[in-house]
This record gives sequence, structure tokens and C-alpha cells, in this order.
Amino acid sequence: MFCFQCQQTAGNKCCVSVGVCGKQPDTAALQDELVYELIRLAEAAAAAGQRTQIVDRLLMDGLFITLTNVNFDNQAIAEFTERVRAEREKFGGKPCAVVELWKGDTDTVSLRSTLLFGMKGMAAYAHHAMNLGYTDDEVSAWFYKGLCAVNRPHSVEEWLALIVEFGQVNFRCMELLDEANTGTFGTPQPAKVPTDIKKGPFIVVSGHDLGDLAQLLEQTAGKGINIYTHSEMLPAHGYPGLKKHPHLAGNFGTAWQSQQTEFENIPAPVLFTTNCLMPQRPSYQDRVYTTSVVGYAGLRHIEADACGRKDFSPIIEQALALGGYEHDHSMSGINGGHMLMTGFAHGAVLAHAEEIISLIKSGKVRHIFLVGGCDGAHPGRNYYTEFVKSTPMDTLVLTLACGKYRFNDLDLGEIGGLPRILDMGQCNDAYSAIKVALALADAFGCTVNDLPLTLVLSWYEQKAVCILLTLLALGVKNIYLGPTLPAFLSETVVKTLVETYDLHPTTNPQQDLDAILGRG
Ligand code: FS2
Ligand code: SF4
Repeated sequence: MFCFQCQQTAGNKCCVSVGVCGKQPDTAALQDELVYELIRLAEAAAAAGQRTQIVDRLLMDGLFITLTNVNFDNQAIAEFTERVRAEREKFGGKPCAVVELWKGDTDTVSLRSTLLFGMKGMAAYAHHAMNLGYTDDEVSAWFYKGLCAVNRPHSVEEWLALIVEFGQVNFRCMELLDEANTGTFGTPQPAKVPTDIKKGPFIVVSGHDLGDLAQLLEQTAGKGINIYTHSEMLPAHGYPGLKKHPHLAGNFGTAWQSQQTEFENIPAPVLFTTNCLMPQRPSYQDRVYTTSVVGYAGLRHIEADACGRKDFSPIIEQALALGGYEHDHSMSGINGGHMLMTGFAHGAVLAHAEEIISLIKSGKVRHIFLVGGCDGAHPGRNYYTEFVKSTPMDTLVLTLACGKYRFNDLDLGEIGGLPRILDMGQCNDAYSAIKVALALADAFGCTVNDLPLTLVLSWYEQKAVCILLTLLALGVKNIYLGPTLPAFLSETVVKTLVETYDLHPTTNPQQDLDAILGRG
């Protein structure tokens, strides 16, 4: 096998015998075969000059299946590949030749991988938007264009131009998902989320798909079952259309990489709507369910019907049978006993735009940091906790995605009535951060790069790749990226990014903080 698409890749080079994520060589080969079949389908559709809704969906879902920690189920992956092949055969003609993805000149492999991994991330966002009935022609069409581009030779300049174009299209895709989420569930509002568990039956919901959560909330209404979000589902509590359900009771646990210990003894089932799914311990395997593109051999999978409706009865029945805790249960051994704040997406932050602008003008807010991105098990990720703890009291910290679990239980106080840490949402809510930055730049009559704002990002999987490419395509400079640079970026590509965009690999919290605040 050859896989180097995520931050925890072996030795920060490549997983070759087995994935650090638990992916086996046969699964890696099936995922590669799926990507090749997606390329053949995109090429066949392009040759025929046709785009169809079925092909749109297959390209998005197929790419999403191969994203890190999404699908480990060989049978499900092979069956999906068969569907892609059957759809390609409808176009007639012979399957086209496909490039060997991981072979060739180092810089070419690096640039090709960057584009492919970015597209995997965008596929996730387009998938969520489509589940809520939102699509965009430019975004859907780019999957065909991008997969064909991956299959063809280009000069370095051409690859870089493709990557920048992709970053711009992904910005539209993030905007589309924002429209889908807010159009369906309303504008997020600040919310305090309990972290302890009430007595009685409950279900834990992980992943990013708000539509799945909504269906589960509807199907459990009035049944005496409480629903707890996990990891990237925490921001759901900010959406009026979701928080209106009184049994959306709180958040369970911390970031995804702690699931093997946190799920061990809970008397409740867990639903994974997307990544990050880890191999399960036998002690809780019979309580984990998957849906949509997520899969793992041996787990029960909930399929959607032709209209996208899902029947969650098996989970509901198991939750009732397990019964939950006999008494209200403190989760203080994990992170319980306190409230987590969320819901500061662009709508809520920009409602305070005047205050924030006057706080900056008066010097009460000296700097704003966006400390966000993915979490993971890498020891260097303590950087983000230490960084946030070290930020001066006259600075604000915006955050998003699961990396926030490194510090979202810290009490950093308030400035002018605003909490110093503002949780903007899931990883895709990087869109919110960009909107806020653009609005502030507009108010100050400058560019985003001239604002007292610095992005300190943590990456793990391919959604972080597409977000980074969007930020670079928008011309955002001076980003700090860690805990390591992607293994798929060659020395030449890193050099280009550093020189063109002032991209900084993270060093240590104090040194980076001093450099940002000009105290070095
Ligand atoms: Fe976190 Fe995993 Fe959110 Fe990533 S839960 S690393 O999928 O996209 O972020
Ligand atoms: Fe390794 Fe990451 Fe690929 Fe898993 S997804 S095999 S950990 S590089």
C-alpha cells in the first residue's frame, strides 16, 4: 500500500505496510481502485460532454469514501466501485488509461496529490450540502474537471494554477454548505452546552452531517431518549432548527482520537455520520452504527431510502434496551462538569461587529487569532493548548473544527462582554472565519493580510487540505501550519508556498506568539 494523505502518516512519510489509522493494505488497494474508477467515469462523462446528477453524486460520494477515517469496509467500497463502473459503461467506449497516482517525478506526485486530496475534502462539503438539497453547478462540474486534470500531465505552473482555481471553487462550496446549513436550520446563535449525561436512555451522534442529526432528533422525539453530540457535531447546538428539540441534551466526550476509551463503558449506542471513525474495541463494537459514506466491516449500517430518509429504529431500540445511566452522570473523568460555548458563526460574530471594531480601535483588542483545524493523536498537538493559554488577555481567539477540544474547556475570561474564545463551528465553518475577516478588512479599509489577525491552523485530514488551498487562493498570507507539514508536499512545493504565501511551519508556542505580536 501507499498512503500519505493525512497528518499521522507513518514517520511523516507514508503508510506502506498498514495505516496508522488502521487501514489495511487490501482496503487501501480498494480505495485506490475506486479513485481510478472515478477518474475513468469523469473522463468518460467529459468525452461525452455530459454531466448528470447521478454522476455528480457518485464522484462526490466516491471521493468522500476514500477520505481518512471514513470507510474501512472492503465490501462496501468494492460495491460502490462497481456502481461507478456500471455508470461509466453507460457512456460506451473503452475505459481510458489512468495515470499511476503515486509514481513519477516527486514534484508532480506532490502537486497531483495536493489537488486530489483537496478534492476529497471538497467532496465531503458538497455531499453535506447535497444531502440538504443544495447544489451548485460550478462546484459539481469541478469534480469532473479536477479528476480529469489529475489524470493528465501539466507543468508546475499549470498545476499551481489548477490548485488556485480549485481553492476558489472550494470557497464557493463552503459558502454553499453554509447556505445549506443556515437555510435549513437557521443562523447559529451562541449556546452553552452541558457536558454531563442525564439519567435514562441516550444516543451519541458523531461526525458532521446535520441532516442525519435532524432525522434522528425527529425519530426520537417523545421517546424518552436524549441525544448527545460528539466531536465535530458540537456546533449543532447553535442552530435554532436543531436546538428547538429539548432532547438535544448536551455534548459527550472530546475529540475523535479519544473515542476508543470514551466509548468503552457508556450504556448507549453511537452513530457515525462521517469521519472520524477509528477501529473499535470489542467492548463497544456492538454499539456503533454507521450511515452514508461511513463503513466498517461488522458494524451495523443505516441506509437511506431513495428520498434520503433513514430509519434509525435499530439504534433507538438499542438505546432503550441499554437504558442509559440510572442517575444523572458526571463526565468529570473526561471533560464533564462544565459548559462548552459554541454558535459563534459569522452571523453571531458579525452581530457584534461594531463592538469588535471599536474594541480594536480603542486598543482593548490588540490581536485576533484563529486557532483552528483538526485534532489528532500527534504529541506535538499540545502546541495548540499552550499557544491559546499563552495568548495575552487583550486578544481574542476564534476557533473551529475538532482541534478546539485542545482548549475549549479553558476559561480565558471576556473582553467587553465577549468570551475570549469564540467557537465558530465545524471545519467547514472556516467559511465563517473568512467572512468575518473580510468584513473587518472592509470596515478598516484594508486587506485581510493587513488586519491584526493571524491564522494558526492544525491539519489532519483532507478537509483541512481544501480549506488551506482556499485560504491561499484568497491570498491569505502568514498562516502558521502544524503540527507537521503534509508529507505529500515536496521540498519544492513547500518552498513555493513559503515564498509565495509566507506560510510558516509551527515552531513552539512562545516563539510563534512572539513573532506574531512583534515581540521576538
Ligand atoms: Fe476532526 Fe475528523 Fe472536522 Fe476532520 S473529526 S479531523 O474529520 O473534518 O475535523
Ligand atoms: Fe496512513 Fe493517514 Fe493513509 Fe491512514 S489515511 S493509511 S494513517 S496516511
